[in-house]
Amino acid sequence: MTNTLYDALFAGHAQNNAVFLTDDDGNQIRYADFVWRVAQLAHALTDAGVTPGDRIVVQAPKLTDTIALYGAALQTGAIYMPLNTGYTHSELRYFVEDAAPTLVICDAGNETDIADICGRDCGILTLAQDGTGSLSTQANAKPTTYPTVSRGPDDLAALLYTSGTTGRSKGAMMSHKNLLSNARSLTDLWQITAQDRLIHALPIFHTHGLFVALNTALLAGAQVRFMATFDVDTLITEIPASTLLMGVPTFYTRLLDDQRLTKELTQNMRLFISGSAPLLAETHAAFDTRTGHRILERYGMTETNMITSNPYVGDRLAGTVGYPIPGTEVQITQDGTPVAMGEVGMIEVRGDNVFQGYWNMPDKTAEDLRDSGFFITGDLGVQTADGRISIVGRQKDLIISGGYNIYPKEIEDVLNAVTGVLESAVFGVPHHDFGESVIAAIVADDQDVTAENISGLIEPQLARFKHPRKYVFMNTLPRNTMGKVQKNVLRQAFSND
Ligand code: MLC
Ligand code: AMP
Repeated sequence: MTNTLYDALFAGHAQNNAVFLTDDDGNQIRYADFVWRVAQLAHALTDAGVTPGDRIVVQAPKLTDTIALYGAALQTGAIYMPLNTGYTHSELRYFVEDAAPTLVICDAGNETDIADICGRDCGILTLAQDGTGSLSTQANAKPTTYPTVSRGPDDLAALLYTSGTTGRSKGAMMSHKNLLSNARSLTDLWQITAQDRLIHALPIFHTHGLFVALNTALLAGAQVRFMATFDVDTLITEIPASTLLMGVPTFYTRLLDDQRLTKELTQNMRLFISGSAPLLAETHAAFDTRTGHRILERYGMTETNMITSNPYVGDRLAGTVGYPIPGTEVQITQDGTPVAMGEVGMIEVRGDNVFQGYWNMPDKTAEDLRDSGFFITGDLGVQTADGRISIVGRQKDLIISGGYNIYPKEIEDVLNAVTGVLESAVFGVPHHDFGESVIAAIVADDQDVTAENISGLIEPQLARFKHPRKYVFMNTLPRNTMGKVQKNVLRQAFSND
């Protein structure tokens, strides 16, 4: 039986006695033991009724068992669907109803919420922060081998929800081939090997922490120092014994804010990688000056995995995201037609890394994914004659805060539903720590509509990271002659707040 992604990432380690992962308590798990654990969990999933093609929703803490669940989902031929642990009940309801999973794995504290959402339509197993719960009780007694279900390159491996400009999140369908091709390209490009020790401080419910970091580590047989949350003190302690860090720009600005970050501290590090949000040229330069390391910036998206990367050998230029990664084609277009070299246009991407479409959304898929195979990213870029790409803006109305995407439309829909709010405009302003931070401009017809009232009302509806950090009350919103709200005017007016 072959199973494209499981075979490449997990099966090959069945006899590998090297350490795979070390957690915050110093517990280590060897690769071979990890593969056993994956098999035990695969049995637990099967016993819970999971069959090939079923969706398994995982909203669980960052634990070894959570990654093992990803392997177990693949081994059973199911589709892994991770969710941000910060989502509220109403956000969860949307995802669960849309994806119609067979099984949800969640923290025991959320069990009642999930049961309320899916009733008898799905099973629930729990996985608590300390690793206990019905999932491990079920799995612990199971055999350590599992008859791997056959899956081919075009079968779905994962469903990752990503917010959208329409306010509705979309499930990006990722096939085995999409994930494996990208993991192979990145592992080669960044020269990741079994000698590497990766500091993993990202969440594992997004492309960056799950696929970019873990798929490449698993493919190479690298060691992983698995941090439950990002924390500068731990990072500073771990850097001397490690070789690789993947992070969002906030990781690097926070490291730079700490005087313990020096050349000596980082002398064993081989590579610092940044992505998910723009890395400021000044951060790039300051990091180089302080440590002698030039951060390698790459660019990607949930729907496409990684698209471009600065070179491992060669110039890692600040303010550029490098070249299309091998196997990936990029074109810059205006109205669908490629522009001349050096002109700004829409970044479009094609290759084995590009997703299969949006779950249950054929119209949206047809809008964003051309018949030619090119996916329209919504990012604006420019390419030099030697192929190097820089991102110069976004056509989509999106705020990226600390690497999390926040779509203003989603927040505005919630704000506009508050009694007394006539209209709202949500926009991002520069922020030292998060890159951008969220402000909401509100037009209200009621004196009782205050920032406190609004934030209390939106609390049960939106995950905390999406909450506006500031509300400004206006008599009218600035609009252009077409009646469109001028968010650039708002951004300018409130940039120093
Ligand atoms: C946390 N908070 C945020 C936030 N992170 N607010 C806005 N933006 C963020 N990114 C809020 C919390 O809700 C909380 O608010 C308060 O900050 C403290 O929470 P915390 O958990 O202690 O925060 P912290 O540990 O400091 O987290 C910061 C961070 C984290 C940068 C470590 O945001 C993070 O891990 N970001 C990475 C996101 C990521 O993986 N993106 C990749 C997407 S994939 P309150 O109000 O409750 O006090 C992708 C494709 C690609 O984009 O190319 O990779
Ligand atoms: P997501 O939808 O969460 O996968 O986020 C993808 C978006 O993050 C992209 O469309 C870009 O707008 C942004 N992004 C990712 N990497 C970079 C980068 N290196 N520089 C600028 N923007 C980036």
